[in-house]
Order: sequence, then structure tokens, then C-alpha cells
Amino acid sequence: MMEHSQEAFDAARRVIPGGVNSPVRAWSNVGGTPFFADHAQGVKVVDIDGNEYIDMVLAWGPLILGHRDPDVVNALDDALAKGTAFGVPTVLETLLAEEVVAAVDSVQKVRLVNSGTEATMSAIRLARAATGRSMIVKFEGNYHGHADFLLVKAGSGASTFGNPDSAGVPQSIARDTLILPYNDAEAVRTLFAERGRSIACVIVEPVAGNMGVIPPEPGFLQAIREETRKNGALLIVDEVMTGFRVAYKGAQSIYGIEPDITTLGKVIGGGLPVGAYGGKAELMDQVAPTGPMYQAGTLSGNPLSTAAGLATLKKLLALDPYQVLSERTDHLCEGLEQAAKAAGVTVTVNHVPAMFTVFFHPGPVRNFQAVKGSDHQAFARFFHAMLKQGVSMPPSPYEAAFLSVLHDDTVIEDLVRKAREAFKEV
Ligand code: KE4
Repeated sequence: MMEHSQEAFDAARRVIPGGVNSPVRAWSNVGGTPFFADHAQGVKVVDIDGNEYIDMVLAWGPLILGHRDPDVVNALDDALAKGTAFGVPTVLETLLAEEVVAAVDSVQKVRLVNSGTEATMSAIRLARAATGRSMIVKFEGNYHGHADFLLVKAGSGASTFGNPDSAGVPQSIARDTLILPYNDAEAVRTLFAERGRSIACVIVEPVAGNMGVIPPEPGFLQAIREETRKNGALLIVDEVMTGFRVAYKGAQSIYGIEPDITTLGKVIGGGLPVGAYGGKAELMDQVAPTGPMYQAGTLSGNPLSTAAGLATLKKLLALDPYQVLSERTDHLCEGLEQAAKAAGVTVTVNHVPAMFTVFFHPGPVRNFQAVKGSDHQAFARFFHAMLKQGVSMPPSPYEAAFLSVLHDDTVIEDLVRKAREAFKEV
């Protein structure tokens, strides 16, 4: 029963483009009417028609502690009692920055902003300021937010000039963005051999999460680090999604990569608007007001986001849930593969701790071209079948599904049982 969501969606579309404030929420990839959330607690989200779902979207990653974690709620209550924004420094900003600096070895100083987009946009500006170069490199299928120079898709071939991926992005902007295939170390080396000295930076998702989950293959990230270092370009590792999710010290600690700049978001705001970029002090001191690279934000480091983020990071440090999260993700993904097999459905389930994607594809799924070749109609059928079973999966094969620390063995077994039924309808 979705009457109220249908009415709400109709009303929303009259005053908001597509009825949503971020495109993926409109369910364009899977069809149907998106449910409108009413409230949530723990692993459950309830829509305005009273339907309850196990939430595998978790606001696209921030809610690693689950919905309305009591410590996060208490921290927000305390902050709210004092005020919502001051426009002058607060100690909370320093405390959150200190947690990030203590956790991420490559970060000595960090600037807080309001979104992942602001974080990556600012990091690239810093790389361009520090190198005096303008060319940037990203990977096909990686998403780093909606800054003009990042809304660029691959031209034909491997390392070619980018083409605008959105209306409103001028060719003059897109042409400074080079696109390479993800997981292609040879393409990285070839590009740097040709143009290395004109490249300001490479930005990469250390685990791809925006074309579905695609882990880096051995040597891929290392090749980027080696080539950027050799050519005086900076390496930006975009941990907006993976930061404090795959490991407390980030994906960079798992894969042994030392970025020049790390971007963060999502988890460090505990569900409130946030982003951050950080690196060595000498580099970060080039950012205004200490240096010539300008960046600002009215609500950057606001007391609510910093309170929620600080409570989240402190709880993660205390719980140290990462081994358990890893085991539960393995357990869930094995269960999903077995459920699909039992129903005679071919899937490849890619995963890293606390995030996964079910691809309707024989595998391996190691880059964007493979994801494009997966069966999107089967994905949509699975999505709706899971919804009927009371599970809210991400509404696109190009997205990651997420676990929280509250997705325990009982929830995992329930998810596998529901998937067993859902795969029968694919
Ligand atoms: P925001 O500007 O949406 O806070 O962050 C942009 C961003 C940057 N870098 C990475 C690695 C990201 O995953 C994101 C945003 N992730 C998407 C999920 N695919 C946000 C969901 C949405 O766009 O609504």
C-alpha cells in the first residue's frame, strides 16, 4: 500500500524537479513510486503508509551506527540546546578535526565543509593551486559529486579528453578532465608517460561505490600513487563513502596508499550535512586564510553536524566494529549468492566491509563497462521483489548497499531468507 507516498510524490513533483532533491531518490533506474519516509530507528525505516523496511540505503552511507543512534541523538540534543549556528569558531570543530587527524595517518590538517561535493571540488582547487597545473584525471564510473569539472564522461577510447556529462558544463571546463578506465594500471602509466607533467592531480575512489561496489585490483592504486609521485601530480583519494566505513583509518589503510589529499563526508557527519578535505599541514596551509587558495562556507563546521559526527566517530573508535562488519558482509553476500543460485539466477556480488552490490552479471565486474553490461531489468525486478519482502535496497545498479553495526546475524539471516523469495521473482 503506497497511497500516501503516491500523493506525496505527485505533490512534490509539482514544486521540486522530479519530486526529489537528489536524482537517485526518484527511482528512475527501477521504476515505480518512491516511498516517502516517515521515521526510522536502528535498521528499520517506515514510510508514510506505515510500511516497514530493513534499510540497506542508510542515507547513502552516513548511518553506519543505524538510524537515531542514542549517543548521536543525545549529542544533537545537547548541541541544539546551545544553538544551531554561530558564524564564529566553536570547540566542536576542533574536536572533530582532531578525531579525523588522529584516525587518518595522511591527514595533519583538515577543513570541514558541507558536502562531499564541496570537499572534492576544494581538494581539486588545492591541487591546482599547489602544482600550478590545470589537467585532472578521474576514472570512468567514479562519482565525486557534481562540480562541473567532475561531471565528465569518457570520450571514446581509454585516456581521452572528457566530454560534458551534464547540460550546463562547458566543453572548456570538461576538456581539462581526463578519463581513464577503473582498475586499468597500464592506462594510468600510459597517460602519465604522455602527459604526466601537465597533470595537477588524480582523484580516485579507493573502492568504487558509485558504479556499484568495485574493489581496486592489486597494483591499481599503487600505480596511481607511483605515477603521480614521479610526475609531481597530487593524489586525491576520495573517501567520502569509504571513510570510517571500510576501516576506521579508511580504505587507504587497507590498501596501503598515502594520498596527498583525502576527502571525507557521510559518516563524519553522522547523518547531518558534512564534507572535509585534509592532508599534510604544509599543503593545507595554502588554504585561506593562511594561504592563497580560497574556499569558504556559511555553515561549514556547524555545531549540529560536528556534534553528530564527533559522537559517531567516538562510538566507532570505542566499538571497533570493523572485523564484525567485515564478517557479516561476507556472510550476507555468500547468502545472497546462494539464494540467487537456488533460484537459477546469475549474479556477481562485489563487496568490501559494510558495502556491497548485487550485479546481474556472470562476472567478473571490475569496471564501468561491465556494470553497463549487467542486466538492469533483472536488477529492477529484484529491487521491487525485495521491497515487497520489506527490504529497501538502493534503487540503482550503479549504487552501493550499506550495512550498519546493527545489521546483526539475525538481520542478515532475515535478509537472506527474504532474498531467497525475491530471487524467485527475477
Ligand atoms: P555529496 O555532495 O552528495 O555529499 O557527496 C558527493 C560524493 C563524493 N564522493 C563520493 C565517493 C560519493 O559517493 C559522493 C556521493 N555519493 C552519492 C551516493 N552514490 C550520494 C547520493 C546522492 O547523490 O543522492
